[in-house]
Order: sequence, then C-alpha cells, then structure tokens
Amino acid sequence: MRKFFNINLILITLISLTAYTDFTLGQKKIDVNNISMWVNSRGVIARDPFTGNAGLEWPKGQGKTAVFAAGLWIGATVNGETRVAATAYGTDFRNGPVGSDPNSQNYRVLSISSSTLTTDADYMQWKVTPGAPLNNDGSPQLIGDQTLYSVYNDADPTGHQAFRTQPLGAEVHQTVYAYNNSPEFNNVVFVKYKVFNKSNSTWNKTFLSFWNDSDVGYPFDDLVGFDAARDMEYTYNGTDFDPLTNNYNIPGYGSAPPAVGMALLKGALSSAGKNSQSTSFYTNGGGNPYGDPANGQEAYYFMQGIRSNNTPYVDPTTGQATLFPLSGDPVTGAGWIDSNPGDRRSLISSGPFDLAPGDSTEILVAIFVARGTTNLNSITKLRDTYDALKNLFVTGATKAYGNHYIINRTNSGIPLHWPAQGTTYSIDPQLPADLREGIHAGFSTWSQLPQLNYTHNAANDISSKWGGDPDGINNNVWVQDWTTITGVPDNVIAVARVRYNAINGELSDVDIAYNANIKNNGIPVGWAADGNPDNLDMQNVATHEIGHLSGLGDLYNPGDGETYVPAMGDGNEEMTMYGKIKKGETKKSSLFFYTDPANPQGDVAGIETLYNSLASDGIDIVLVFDGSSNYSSNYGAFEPSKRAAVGLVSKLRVNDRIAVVNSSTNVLDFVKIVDDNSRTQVKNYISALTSGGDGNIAQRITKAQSIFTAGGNPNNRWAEILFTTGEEFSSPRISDVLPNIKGTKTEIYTIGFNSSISKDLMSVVADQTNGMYHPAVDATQIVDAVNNFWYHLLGMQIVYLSEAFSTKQLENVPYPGLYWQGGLYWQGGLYWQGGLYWQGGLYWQGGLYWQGGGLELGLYWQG
Ligand SMILES: [Ca+2]
Ligand SMILES: [Ca+2]
Ligand SMILES: [Ca+2]
Repeated sequence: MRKFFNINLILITLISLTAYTDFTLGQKKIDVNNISMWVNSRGVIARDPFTGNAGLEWPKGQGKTAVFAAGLWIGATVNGETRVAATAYGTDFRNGPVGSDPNSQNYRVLSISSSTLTTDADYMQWKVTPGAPLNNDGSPQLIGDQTLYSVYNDADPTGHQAFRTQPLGAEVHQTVYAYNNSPEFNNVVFVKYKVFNKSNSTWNKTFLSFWNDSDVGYPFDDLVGFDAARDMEYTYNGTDFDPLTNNYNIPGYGSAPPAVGMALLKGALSSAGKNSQSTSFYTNGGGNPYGDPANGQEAYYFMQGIRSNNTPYVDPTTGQATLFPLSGDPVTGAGWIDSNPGDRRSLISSGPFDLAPGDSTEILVAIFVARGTTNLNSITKLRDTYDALKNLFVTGATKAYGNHYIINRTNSGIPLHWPAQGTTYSIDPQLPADLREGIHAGFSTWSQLPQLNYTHNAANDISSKWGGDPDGINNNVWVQDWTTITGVPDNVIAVARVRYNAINGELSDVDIAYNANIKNNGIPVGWAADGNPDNLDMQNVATHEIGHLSGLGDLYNPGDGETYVPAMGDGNEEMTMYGKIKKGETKKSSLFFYTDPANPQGDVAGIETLYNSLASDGIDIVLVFDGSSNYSSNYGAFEPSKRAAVGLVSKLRVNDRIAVVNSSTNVLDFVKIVDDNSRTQVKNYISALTSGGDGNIAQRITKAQSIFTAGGNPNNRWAEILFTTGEEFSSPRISDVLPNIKGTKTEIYTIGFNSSISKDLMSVVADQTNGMYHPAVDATQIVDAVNNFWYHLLGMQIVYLSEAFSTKQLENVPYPGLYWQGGLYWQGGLYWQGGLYWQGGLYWQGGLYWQGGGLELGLYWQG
C-alpha cells in the first residue's frame, strides 16, 4: 500500500487521478484465470486506476487483493549521472515508442484472447504496434490464454513523476500473459519486459528491477523474504490471521492467508546463471534507509541490493553483508527472517550490465499467489507453485505441452552422443572476428549442461574444411561459394553435417557451415553479432546448429509443414531447437528453461534425456552352449561356436552385458562391458570352455533364464543365443521349458543346420520368443549367424550386395571402428563413412520468417 501523509481514501483517489493523466488510454485487466489484475499503458501493474487502491484480486471475484502495485524499474549511470525510469505509485513513462504521440489511442493497452475476433480494434491495432508479438503469418500472437501488450518510454523529462531524474531514453515493450488451462498456471501471471536503450549514450551499471508493493489483504501485518534457491521473493502475512475488516476498508483474508511470489524466470544476464542478482526490501514509513526512496539515487541503491543510504544489508545471523536480505526460511525458522510485520515493498533485480545505444535486453517475471493451511504453509505452497511453473516454463514460452525435443538416433535407435570426455571444435580462419564470438558463446551455452563438454581447439582453426572425409575436427566454416560447397540452396542459412559411429551412436565429426552470402529471394541478408533486426544473429544461429552437433533434431509446431511430427507437440517456438528463425532473433542463444529431472521439458531436457537413455539402450546377452558330443563331434560345432562368441564380445558396446552357460553349474554371470579389459575377461572365459558337463540343452536354457531373472537389467533388451542344433537325447525337452520363457523379455536366437532334424524346432523356439532363426549349411556358418543376430539386435537390416561384405572382413574390424549404416548399402572396403546427413536447415522461405529444417533427415552419402 502506498504511503500517504494522510491516509484518506478520498485523497488517494484524487492523487491517483492526478497521477494518471493518461487515464483515458484504457487500462485493461488480465483476468483469464484466478488472478484478476490491472495493467495500465504506462507500466503500472496491479494498481486499480479508478480507486487508486490495490488491484491484483485473488481469487478473482472475491474482492480480496494481494498486490497493491508493481512495475519495472530501470536504473543506470549515464556519463556518471544516476538515472532511473520507474513505475511505482506514479510512473516515469509515457505511452508509446520513443518519439510517438503520448496521447495517441494507438498506445493503449491492447488485449487479445482466444475469443478475440480478427475485426476487434485491439487485434487490428496489435498488428501495427511496434514490438507486439506476432505469429509467423503476421497475425497477433496469443501467448497463453490472454495476452496484453503495451509499449512505453521515459524519453520525456516532464513525464518523470516517480523519481524525477533525467530520462534514460528507455523504450519498454511489455507483454503480460496468463493461462487458464493448467493447474500450475492458474494462479500465475507472466510479465515480459523488453527494454531498449533508445538514447545516444551507453547505460553503465544498468539494473532492471521488478518492484512490487504486495499487500496480503490488510497491508500492515505482512512480512517478506527471498528464496535464493528459487530466485523468488515473496510476501506473506505476519500471523496466521489477516484481519477481515479494518480501518482502511481493505478486505483481509482471515485464517490461513495466502502468500504472493515474484520471480525472475529470466534475468537480463543470460550468462550469469542466476536470474536475480540482488533483492531489496523496505517498509512503508521506515525512513532512510529502511523506507521509500526519496529520489532516484536512493532508488538506484535499492536496485543494487544495498540500502538507500549506500550501506549494505547485513545478515544478523552471519554478520556478513549480503545482496539478498531476508533469505532465511520462515517455514523452518532458519537464517535471517523478517520480523515486526508491516507494509513492505520489494525489489528483485538483475544487473549490473552495460547497454549500448540501440541494444535491448529482456526479463521475464512471474507473479503468483498460493494459499496453504497456515500463513507459513502458504510459503511452502508458493514454492510448489514456483517449482511446477519453472518446470513447465521458460523464457517466453507460449505453451506447456509436448516433449519439446527431438533426439537424433541411429537406425537402431541409439541416441547420437559424444563420449563422456566431450569434444573440441575449431573455427574457420575466414570467419569474421565478431561472428566468431557468437560461435564460442553457442558452445559455451551448451557446455553449461553437465552432459556436454565443448572446448575450443585453436590449433585447428587453420582448417576451412567442410565435409569430405572425416578429419576428426568439428569444423565451423564460413562458406562463400555456398551451393557448390554444400550442395544446398543459397537460401539455407546453415547446415550441420553429422557423422557418427552407427554401431554405438557416438558422434565422431560434425561440421557446421554458415552461409556467408545468405539471401532472401535473391536479396542478401547480412550477419550480425548484436541481434540487429535486419540481420541474422550469429550466436542465435550457432547455438541452434550446435544443438544438432549435440544430438538434437529440429522442432516444429503443428502447421509448420511436413517436417512436423506429433511427438513435437506444440508451443515450440521458444526452443533453441525450433527449426525456424527470424531476422534479428536472439532467443535461440539461451536454452529452454528447465530444472526438474522428474519432469523434463525443452532443449535442456532433450540433452538430459538423451544421455540418461544411453545406459538403457544396452543389451543383456546370455550365450548357451550345447555340451553334447553330438554338437561337438558329429557337427564339429563347439569350437566354431566359441570363436563366433569371442567375435561377438568384440562388438559389444559399452553398457552391454554378457553371461555364459556351459553346464548347469559352469556359468559366467553377467559381465558389463566397460572397456577392453571387460571384453578380454569374457573372451578368455569363452576360449577356455570345453564340451561336456552336466545339464542337457533344455536344462541349460532354464539356467539361462534364471540368470536373466536374477540379474537382467530391466531396461535392457534380453537376448539368448543358443549354440545347439537342438537335437535332444534326454528329458527335460526344450518343449517342456519353453512355456516358462515364452512371454518374458527373453528373446532366443537359434541356428539350424541343413542336416539337422531339429532345425524346425529351433525355428519354433525363435519364433515363440520373438528371437531370430538363422539357417546355416553347417558349422562354418555359425559366425555368420551370430553376426546376423548382432546386427538384428542393433536394428540393422543387412543387404548383401556382393562378396565384399563377408563375415571374415567384419571379424577383422576393430571395435569401435566399424562405420556401418544400417538398411542401405555396403560400399566395399571395411570402413563405411557412416551417418552422414544434412540436418537443420534454417532457410529462408519468403515472407516474414525464416523457414527452417527444409532438408529431410535423409541420408546423403558423400562419394
Ligand atoms: Ca496482511
Ligand atoms: Ca506492502
Ligand atoms: Ca570435420
């Protein structure tokens, strides 16, 4: 609540009317969910323009309010002089963009919702108002279920009514939106501020703050705090009872009053990791340095997380200065907690940073309310709300459904990924110096994820090579002769060329080409390092392409064309991996917001899911050897079986596991393949096997099943390979034990010899367990059978083209050097240049937008 010298409702109203000279421009309410909140065209949020009183009603329709007023504060020094543009009880802003007529009705608050008609005045005006968010076709973009937009500026010195400093020359594009379609969002309103420096001077030591005077019902019994783990400041009732009636005629909440949270979901400092850089709290009537700032300088100190007399907040529990006062936990009583309830104000700030003339930056604020079983439990509920919305949400996302990521995989389904140590990249010496920084920044952005580790290899910056034979360098190249070099049209912005080991999915060489002469309908479109609205921003494009390098595919929305698949869901336009790009776009430079591993969403979740799923793509294999003299002597098959098994072990991937049964007691339990040592261990075991031993083939199959049951990884595929012809000389019979296996995860892979009477039985066993049957002439083809099984397990369909594809050659291929791409061709020679494909178009399709992803995920084999 505002501090007035004389608390008098009539006077409040008069002051309010005086302050809001643009009253007639038409404030609007955002009221699509449980929050009903006023928004005025000059940046004042929540305050009721008609009464001058609190104007965030929650729950909607009950006449109780939780926020008196809120708004953006911009503070900086310009040529050494402190300047602040703020909205508090008054506002320093005028309607419209810098230089526009502040009385123009065009700059009223515009509101659209799902029920808005295309003929509505706000809808029509929206399309031509600078900065109003638009869809790809130029139509107004509804974010959430109701979206409000306004643009205002502080350039008029006479407009500065809040703190009366000289203007900054700030222009603010304010988008307020809310959802009514998910429980997580029903008590949340989002406010996005895009702030432009429209002056001719650099703003130094700039801070952006979201200021608010939250009042939980009755204003004079509230407390505040900061939750450092959540970048959230909050206001709660000081006791468990908020007076229902009081002298000020402000309805209270009664028992178990709610709490109000304000969070910076996105700060202005994208690289800083933490969105809020400081907070400040002060009290109505507290007096310097505890009360309302008297001027711009005092306000600027509060924005920096220091008190208005330029002294630090000191945590009484530690004796240390802090930029985050009151960041203890009122629920547990730990740390520095607010006391002596009163009417508090709060700031949550991002900064300091410099903003050059023409530059802009953006912050995203969430305002939310929660009510628990007590005043303190309301804080817990507030945290729950924050956690839920943070999971679902991101910087400016418009929808909250769909997986929001596509993981590129080998044909057998293994995610493309880098080894744990990460990889290096290099940059073409021809790349302009300012653009190189965008590429470095893109790699740094992805490297912030714990799964990824990219480092610059400057020694290879001499290479301009793109494509051709893999050279082990992840090249970033600047291509002038675009179509000749890349083979794609001249309206493609960039392409990534991805090579990987098709056996294990490990990426091996990814080259990214940037089109130096990108054209739109034949007209050149330049590159920029600063988000210039007429150019392509390099960091924006590079971060997207490095997403492909990291194993992610493009995302689209419904209606974006045939590259869309339903798994992509909707609302993907804020993702880095969204396959379209606009001129001047910079949002792909930061990854989609995400914190909770239990509920993955977005770019970051894509990487996490990718790496988490690697371990579960393993195969558990049990080899079962027939010990009968029929198998070893009559068919001469025991020793060839051992050799085939040893060959198989060479091919196993990290995280695959293998066990061996050579009698009912001679058993090697699962060995997980970790490295060549584990492979050698298993190979040595197999090489030492001898025929004979107790247990017929049926008993050994039962033993194998018990190994699966006791130790099989439930996330892995279970494959049992039978080295037997299937001829039986005693009970139990295979047909006796098969029912115990049928219907389990176990797949049995069998071999039938031409001359064996049991080859049909072997075929049935494979068929009934979803395994595979391989007919063979004799024991010399056991190796072929096992290789066939392995490639089948990897999901590969082998096409025999010529004698060149022989198992002898395959046996000689050292792990993991075999480059095989399933389902296509064998090209002769042992090394197949696997997995080349064009990924991630981003190309111009005409009209207003960059249309991406145009090239299919087809395979382009490089000759
Ligand atoms: Ca209260
Ligand atoms: Ca207050
Ligand atoms: Ca390369």
